[in-house]
Amino acid sequence: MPFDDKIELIAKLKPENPANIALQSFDPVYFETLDAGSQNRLMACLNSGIENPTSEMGCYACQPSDYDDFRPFFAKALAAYHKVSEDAQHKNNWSLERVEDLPEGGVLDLAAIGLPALSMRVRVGRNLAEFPLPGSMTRNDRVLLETRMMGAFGKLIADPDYGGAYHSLTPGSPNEIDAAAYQKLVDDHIMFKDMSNDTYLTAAGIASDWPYGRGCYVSADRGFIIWVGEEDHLRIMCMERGTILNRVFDRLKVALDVVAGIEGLEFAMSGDYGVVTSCPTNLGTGMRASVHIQLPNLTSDGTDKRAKQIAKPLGLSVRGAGGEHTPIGADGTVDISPSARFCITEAEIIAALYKGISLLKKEEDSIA
Ligand code: ADP
Ligand code: DAR
Repeated sequence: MPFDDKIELIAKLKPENPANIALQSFDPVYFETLDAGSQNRLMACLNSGIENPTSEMGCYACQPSDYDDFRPFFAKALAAYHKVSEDAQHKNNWSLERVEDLPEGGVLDLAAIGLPALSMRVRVGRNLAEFPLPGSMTRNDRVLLETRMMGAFGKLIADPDYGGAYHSLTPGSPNEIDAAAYQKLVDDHIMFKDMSNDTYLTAAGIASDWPYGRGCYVSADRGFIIWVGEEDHLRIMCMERGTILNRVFDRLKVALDVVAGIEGLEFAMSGDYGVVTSCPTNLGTGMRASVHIQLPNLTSDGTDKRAKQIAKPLGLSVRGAGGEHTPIGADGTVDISPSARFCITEAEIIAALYKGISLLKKEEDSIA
């Protein structure tokens, strides 16, 4: 569709979809100032939100420099989603030292707020600076990236703290796993779901060439995982059942430094926006810190509606037991995580999870 038609379509969709931040942030006057190549790039970023008008964010970056190259658009979209100023600058910091109102010694122990051992997980998105972002990769790019990472995993396999194996979905890969093994990893919350079923990622080009270039590295203790080729080039995460949130947070930081130190791997970064991610909702830290917790009272109607109403003002997002766009667990299990990712430090995110869970538990108990 030539851009005049797209601009017209955006103008039509904009008043009908006030919650679609990309549509609301698009300025045709700014768009007209761009040369043809740049117009092509920016329109590619909006395609998901045009094809899915009920999107909330409605756009994904397709090149590592998009946020900086199309600042007039992204500054508006970021300000609207993250509730920050248009000239906001992100700072990364994993140290809990300067975070206020923490428990003694900065130990974020769920048991101290009356909770049992829960499944805890912290993940960060990272993209290699030398490749296009997933929305603009060719199949060859995707397989090349996976091959690069399979070489890098050799260093992790040799490390007793992270040793494990890489499982590939790429047909013909020496590490290829079959459908049953893949589904078992998904059911165990280790591997990501089939991206070709995600309408947003499909329209963004991020799910293209599925399943080529996709897979996951899993440590022997299944507590350290790296996804390859999902919404970002890499999703690096630590996960374990327990009560001390610091354990997964600290282990992830050490693991991330090991991966970042692997020869030839350079992560895409922006001077103003921190870690570059496909989705603007993840920009800055790329971090989502979550626990799976049973909320039988807040989910007594079998849905996450009430839980979302209570969690939102606490700065918390509610997802289903299977992650984004999935239903709650039969036992009322939901996935709780701080909504903020940008203009907040990594340390503040894990602290926000601890404080948010404490407040959410009080609400759950008050209904009982
Ligand atoms: P992401 O967190 O990477 O944005 P999703 O929300 O889709 O992606 O979650 C991906 C997978 O991770 C899903 O299987 C989800 O159930 C699992 N998951 C997320 N948080 C936890 C957790 N705290 N404990 C166990 N599994 C989790
Ligand atoms: N449905 C898309 C998703 C945005 C946030 N989730 C991500 N990035 N997985 C939207 O624009 O609403």
